[in-house]
Amino acid sequence: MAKRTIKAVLGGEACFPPPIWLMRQAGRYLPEYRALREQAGSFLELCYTPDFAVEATLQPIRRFGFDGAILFSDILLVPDALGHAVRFEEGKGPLLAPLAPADIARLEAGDSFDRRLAPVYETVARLRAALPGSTTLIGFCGAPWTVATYMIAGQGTADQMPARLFAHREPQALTRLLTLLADRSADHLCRQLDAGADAVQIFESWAGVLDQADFDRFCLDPVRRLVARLRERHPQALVIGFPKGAGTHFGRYRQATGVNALGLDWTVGLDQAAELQAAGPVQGNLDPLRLVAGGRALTDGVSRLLDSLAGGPFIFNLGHGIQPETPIAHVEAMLSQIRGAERR
Ligand code: 1CP
Repeated sequence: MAKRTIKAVLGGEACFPPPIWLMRQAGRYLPEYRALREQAGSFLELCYTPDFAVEATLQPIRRFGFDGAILFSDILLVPDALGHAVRFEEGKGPLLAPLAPADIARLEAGDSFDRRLAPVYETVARLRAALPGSTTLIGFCGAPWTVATYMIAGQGTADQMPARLFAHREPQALTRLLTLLADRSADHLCRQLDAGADAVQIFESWAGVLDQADFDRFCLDPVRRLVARLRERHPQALVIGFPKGAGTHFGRYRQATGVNALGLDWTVGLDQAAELQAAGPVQGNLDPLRLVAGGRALTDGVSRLLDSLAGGPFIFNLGHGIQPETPIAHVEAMLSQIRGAERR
């Protein structure tokens, strides 16, 4: 059996017990993160200051020994660096100026992108030097559509209505914006790989709000463009696509975009997950609320996932980010169950 690394699984190998990391594993459920956040003053300061971002990335690795370390950053650094400023207010999430079609030309003409993001690449390089070789360093970006939803609404929303309306009313402006985001996001991922990231994940948190025609046009096409541009410079790049809520489109998503592995949200059934795994690695997909609840809810969910998927190329993860109210003892219990699992 191969050594239990995420990199090996992304290359198509099966590892048992499966390697594990958690989306949002650095964050508010950790007291040491809350203390660091207070010290930094603002969330963006955390992201743009390598000393802080390195520390936030390493905190969950020190505590739990996860097999993957995800760069501490945010998907909204891309619009921020493009010149569409982002603020994070305590308890409110991200705030941006709602984007109008006329703003796009200014963003295309901006030249601050590389300079603004330079500290992120320094963080990646320092992390690669600090981490053991067996810990996979995961870089990331938001998928163009998901990033655009926040730029258009100017904030997080329950169903991305402003962006969906924009898609119907201004499809050409949206396509132009998505093209810009695809190209700059590919550059951003290339620079993370140059700096030492072992793999990258594309977060498409809002894949589930579009009809099929718009899913193809506004999710699939820009991600295909992004991955193609990334592979021009990094042909062997290991890429995880996480199109949350893509339902019956997951298989097509992998084929159309060329990502190596699929991140599955918790609504994907285990039969469908096993079918998807027959075509390549999968990652996921424990309901994050099972980890909040603990007890039987947690142990049953973990057992079912191991029984269904751990015989093939599988990375254990949640089906979305860890909730801030998650008890640390539940994370520890989950890790013991996975690491102590016997092959069936
Ligand atoms: O301290 C705080 O209060 C800030 C909370 C926080 C954190 C810890 C935000 C604000 N972002 C992050 C870090 C983050 N975000 C990471 C770091 C690495 C890790 O996983 O440990 C990553 C990968 C992200 C990705 C991200 N940011 C996504 C995609 C994944 C997802 O959760 O769907 C999205 C949509 C964002 C935007 C964002 N940033 C922060 C918030 C609260 C949000 C969501 C806003 C909303 O939809 O309401």
